[in-house]
Amino acid sequence: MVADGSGDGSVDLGDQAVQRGAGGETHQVAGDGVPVLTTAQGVPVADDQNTLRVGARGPALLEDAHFREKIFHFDHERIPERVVHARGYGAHGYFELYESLSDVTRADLFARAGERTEVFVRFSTVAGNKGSADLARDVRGFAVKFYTREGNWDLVGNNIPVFFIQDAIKFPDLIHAAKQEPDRGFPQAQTAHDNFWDFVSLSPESTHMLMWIMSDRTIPRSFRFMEGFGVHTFRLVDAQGRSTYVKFHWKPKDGLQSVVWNEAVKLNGADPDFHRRDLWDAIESGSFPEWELGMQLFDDEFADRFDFDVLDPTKIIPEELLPVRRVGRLVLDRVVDNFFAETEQVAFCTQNVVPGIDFTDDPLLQGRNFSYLDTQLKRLGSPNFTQLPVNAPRSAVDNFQQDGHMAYRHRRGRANYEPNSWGAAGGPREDPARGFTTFPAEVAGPKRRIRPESFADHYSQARQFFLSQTVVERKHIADAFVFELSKCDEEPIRSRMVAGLRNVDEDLAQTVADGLGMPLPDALPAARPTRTDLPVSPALSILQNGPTSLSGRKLGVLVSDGTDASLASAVREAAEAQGMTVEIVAPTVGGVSLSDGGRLAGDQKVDGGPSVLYDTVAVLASAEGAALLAKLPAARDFVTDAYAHCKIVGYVPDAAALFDAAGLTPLMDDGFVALADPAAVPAFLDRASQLRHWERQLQPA
Ligand code: HDD
Repeated sequence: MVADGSGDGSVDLGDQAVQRGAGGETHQVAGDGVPVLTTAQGVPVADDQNTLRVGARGPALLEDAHFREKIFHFDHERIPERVVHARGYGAHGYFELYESLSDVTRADLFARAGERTEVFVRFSTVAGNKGSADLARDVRGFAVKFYTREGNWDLVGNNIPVFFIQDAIKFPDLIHAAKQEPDRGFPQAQTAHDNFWDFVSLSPESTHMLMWIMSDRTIPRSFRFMEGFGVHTFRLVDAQGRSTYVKFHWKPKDGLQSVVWNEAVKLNGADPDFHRRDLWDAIESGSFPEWELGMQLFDDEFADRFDFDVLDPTKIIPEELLPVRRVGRLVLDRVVDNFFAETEQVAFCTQNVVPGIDFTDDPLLQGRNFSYLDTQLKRLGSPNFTQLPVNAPRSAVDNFQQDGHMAYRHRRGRANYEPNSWGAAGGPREDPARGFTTFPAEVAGPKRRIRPESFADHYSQARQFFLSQTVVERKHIADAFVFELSKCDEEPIRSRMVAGLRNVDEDLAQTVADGLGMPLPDALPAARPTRTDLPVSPALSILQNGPTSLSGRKLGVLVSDGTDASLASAVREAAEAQGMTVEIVAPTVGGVSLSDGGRLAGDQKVDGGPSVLYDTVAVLASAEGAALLAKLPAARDFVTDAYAHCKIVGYVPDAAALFDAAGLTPLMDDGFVALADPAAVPAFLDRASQLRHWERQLQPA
């Protein structure tokens, strides 16, 4: 290792210097200051363009150590992708506590108001492979690693508060059924196929989750606008050893928002990286995504009187019944330096809890606690994955674990066991006062493979969820069932699924049966009758918990030569003042000439900037420009899609030729806002803050 003797990060070694980079890494530097390419052994490389060969035309020589090392390393670049949640995107940030929670937990990260704990968060889809598209209809993973002063706590949740199955032993079946079918290797990243619907229609316990995944929760506008949930009931334990049950929630600061299905389908083509790009752009522009951590806290007495078993992961506790206490905020403020090193190699384990947080007997959680550690060994190849920077605790690690592949951290000295009699030199000792202790829950009973009776109601909360949605959201759920089941070739599967829906809601079952063009089958026998007395829960609806401002949203402005300069700048300034990002969509990316002779650069060529990329659009073309845009299919799609996706459209009357060509002129409704001059901009943005003009979907076909 070369010592840093200069004070400016460089060391002179004759005509070769060594410099330290931003990440602390060292470079050999040539006379011109450019880092020198080296082999993995640190040997400077003279020629990286040609293999060593005999004469000018070969043959190549085995002696070429640089070539062999380079190709060898390349051949081993890939590691197994995650068996589920393969496609994901991560970022760094912090959690800041609002108030001390020492009344309910001794967890150090919840002890002091205002204190920040470093975090790494990875969002993901579940079923698709690593290279699949972001807008697949799928559950989103929401995994948070808290690097606390007493070790790492991993809260490995989803954007949906319930799960498909009640017992971890069914997880391989669920995932096999959801992912591509084994003989043909497709379909990828979607549940719209026979195997999935076969399995879930035979597993009534999945019905509640099916309602969630057929809702727009599974096509979020971005990670920033979705909720997260710990799903299971966990325990908090205070300094006196008292236990409080807890369900964890993440509430996005800017409200909930999803896209519509047709938009998702098009987004997957227009930008398969839509969600990861959104997260990257938001953080890089300083608009840091933020969520509040919420807790539903309750005791045994509440658990006993609650309608359902709190250990059943297919059930929620409605927020209206047990309010969510907001205890702190999560802010993501730093993108990764390297996708592989951090996002790929981060290893979450549900078993990672810290003193003051503990498990319950939820059988799904108990099974997960085995699976995650096991899978990390397979994926990362060594029990030393905990030593990778993204996984390493920020608190000191001191134990007698040693060796193994890629061991990097090691103890000094002779003692590698305990108890030992080497005194202070003998290494770490247990600390009964500070150490993690399991809550001493009483358990008794015969060993049996059995589902509890208290897990037997599979339909009541599914119905409650459905009835808690707005009319538009119910329509989306029915449409999603029809779409997915239409992709099932086997009629008995479609029929069994609709038979199950009759236990949720008769109207829903009838609508789906009509959409599939089939008679309504008899209802599936149910282990428990569906309860019809559960009150609706507005907290379950996306549209009733939407944004209260335009912050974080995107405006796409379609322009042409001759666009009114003062209007274009008024729209941009006003939108940016409200926290929106503005992109200019132009016939060429080189931009357009404005009415005042100035240039306006394009962010997107209209073919690559369809309106699905934006929350709201404005068409500011000149009359002549609109006539030219009217001839471009991509420009016509820009406005017809914006209309079909119920977006608010700002427009200048001069752009009439484009709307005419797109067939929209007779359809221009309250969702179209005229921008005759800059004075109209505030009214446009005010309307845009409602994001969608849903009435378009409610008109009879
Ligand atoms: Fe899981 C990954 C969330 C049930 C087994 N799971 C994984 C990830 C998330 C979840 C967010 C991605 C972590 C990352 O970004 O690296 N999983 C859940 C939730 C569940 C759930 C919220 C139900 C409440 N999972 C579940 C069960 C099992 C697993 C029942 C097995 C018995 N999950 C895994 C796994 C994965 C995983 C195989 C694959 C990659 C990984 O762990 O690191 O172990």
